[in-house]
Amino acid sequence: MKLYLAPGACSLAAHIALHEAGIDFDRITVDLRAKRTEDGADFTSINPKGYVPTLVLDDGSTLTENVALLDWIAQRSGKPLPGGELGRTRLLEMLAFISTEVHKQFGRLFFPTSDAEKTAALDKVAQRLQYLAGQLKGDYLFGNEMSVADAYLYVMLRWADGKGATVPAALQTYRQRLEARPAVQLALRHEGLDAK
Ligand SMILES: N[C@@H](CCC(=O)N[C@@H](CS)C(=O)NCC(=O)O)C(=O)O
Repeated sequence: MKLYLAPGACSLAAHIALHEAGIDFDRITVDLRAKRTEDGADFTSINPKGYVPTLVLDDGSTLTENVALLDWIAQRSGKPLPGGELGRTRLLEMLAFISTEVHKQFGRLFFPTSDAEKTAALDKVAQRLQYLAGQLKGDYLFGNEMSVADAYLYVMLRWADGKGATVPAALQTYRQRLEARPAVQLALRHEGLDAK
């Protein structure tokens, strides 16, 4: 299987989650501006949406969208989901929140059209992170076992820090806890990134 990624982009979540799950995969770096893969292929011929993460399975199926990839990795990991009967639904609820309510705000921070918009987005990110800090059920979002949602939130925390959003103290400690994990360190090393 192949994971198409860009260093430090949201594809870092699937990258971490695959390592955490112990799934073998090849990494292919994409130049998102040029829409070219590191081996010179036209990325839009692999994912017409033109964005990462993209996961191409061994049978040739192509998976896109963070929520779908992370849910697929969670199912393939063989680890039971926390939360009993509602476990998968709760995981999807969390992934959807991170995707649509946190991740999407960063578009306004990476490409702001005005200072007012940037301030509004920073406020919104801070609000959402405050909510998420209150959702920690132990060391991680769903208890003392890390889940794919934590991998996604980890990327949001890196971005929040880079853009100067207020990150609650509980999530700063949580980030350090994640950065102590070998799978996170491996993914960071592969992408040429530093922990805090
Ligand atoms: N809806 C997509 C959005 C993914 C996304 O925003 N990817 C960014 C990197 S974090 C990207 O590849 N942007 C390049 C582009 O849109 O041209 C998902 O959740 O997977």
